[in-house]
Amino acid sequence: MEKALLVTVDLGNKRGWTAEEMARELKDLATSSGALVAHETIVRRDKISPSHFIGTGKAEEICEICQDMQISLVIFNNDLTGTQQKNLEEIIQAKTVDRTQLILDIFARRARSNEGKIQVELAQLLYLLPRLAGKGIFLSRLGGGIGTRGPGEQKIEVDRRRIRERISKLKKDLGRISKQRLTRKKQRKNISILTVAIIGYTNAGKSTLLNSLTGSSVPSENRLFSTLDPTIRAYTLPNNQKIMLSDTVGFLDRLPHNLVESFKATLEEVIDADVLIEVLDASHPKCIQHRKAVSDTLKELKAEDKPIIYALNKMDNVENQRDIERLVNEFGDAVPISALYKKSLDKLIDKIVLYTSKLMTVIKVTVPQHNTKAVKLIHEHTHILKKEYRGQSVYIEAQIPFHLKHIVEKML
Ligand SMILES: Nc1nc2c(ncn2[C@@H]2O[C@H](COP(=O)(O)OP(=O)(O)OP(=O)(O)O)[C@@H](O)[C@H]2O)c(=O)[nH]1
Ligand SMILES: [Mg+2]
Repeated sequence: MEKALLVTVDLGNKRGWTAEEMARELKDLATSSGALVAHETIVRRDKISPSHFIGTGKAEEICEICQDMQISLVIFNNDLTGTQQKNLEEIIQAKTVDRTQLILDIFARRARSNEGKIQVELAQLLYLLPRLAGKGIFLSRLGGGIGTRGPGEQKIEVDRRRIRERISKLKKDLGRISKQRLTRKKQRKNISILTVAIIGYTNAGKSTLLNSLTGSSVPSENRLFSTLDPTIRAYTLPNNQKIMLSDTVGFLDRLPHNLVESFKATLEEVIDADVLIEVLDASHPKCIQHRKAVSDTLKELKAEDKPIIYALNKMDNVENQRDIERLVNEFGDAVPISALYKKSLDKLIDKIVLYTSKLMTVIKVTVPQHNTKAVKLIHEHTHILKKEYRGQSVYIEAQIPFHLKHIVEKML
């Protein structure tokens, strides 16, 4: 384990987070990346220094602590320019990593699927490219521990041209994967199942909820970014309507833009969903700020206008009932649940029924019985309200997703 010293620079613009709270999250991130947090410091400054980010005196202090405690890694809770990073390393005499690098590193560790690995590598290269100008960080450092890991642990000793080539290749690969996904989705859309995406801040309990609802066994752990690859499961609602439920990568405050950009393919599950369930950790002191971070990311994905059901999770962990009431009032249409202990999931399911029903319409059709294709489609993908045999035909009144209506009509 790499021993790390964490530095949070408090610039006063807190956006609802105190410096201590930001430092707390950095500690969770560092631990999630496998670091052993040996020391933490909060530096208060009015403005940043363009050359060193913090004052050189403070940097020398950090150097001393690192030497005393034999710490080889310093993680900043902010984004550093290539120059600042290099200058800091010169004074501190230890590897210096910024917040984006740390997050990229966690993603690199978690990437399992081919797609996930490509997306992480792309985000890493997009991060590196502008830093290679002039006195940027040294590429030869890649492949040596936190902040330097690539999904393939490859040593990248190449110049910017080669990196650009690699970036365009990765983008092409992602485009291909995206196309395959689109074809699969088209097949799914034809049989027209509404999709409901479980989204939310990292560690809120999204995977636990998917598991509790569908009996799946997506790994869930008390650490940040357990899930990277999306999981999609079929689920039948009590009104017989089939939906697809998806679980995907979690969001974070100040999630690096390159990462969101690179993960567009994975996040398509969110972008294309008909309804979102946003899981919030109601027992977390920063619950409201988490909502803000999720909403910012949804805006970035242009998915902010989708209907959202708020699931106030981990209510078993909330001691004061008043806190839950306060949150319910804050979010309006929110359901307090415990995904882990399967509490009040029926209420959440009722909400899903309500929201998905709004996306449905009623058709009244007379289908010749020999039109087996249409009969089958209606039986499998609609909620039948009335059915009467009339000679060689069958009269059906059924609830059907809006976008399936014209497909059925075409079949008749
Ligand atoms: N007490 C309590 N813990 C829960 C509940 N739901 C989930 N957890 C715990 O919260 C932690 C995170 O759960 P996950 O389901 O992995 O969370 P996630 O949102 O999928 O997280 P990422 O994939 O990392 O973004 C795990 O340790 C779960 O056991 C709950 O209702 N109550
Ligand atoms: Mg998860």
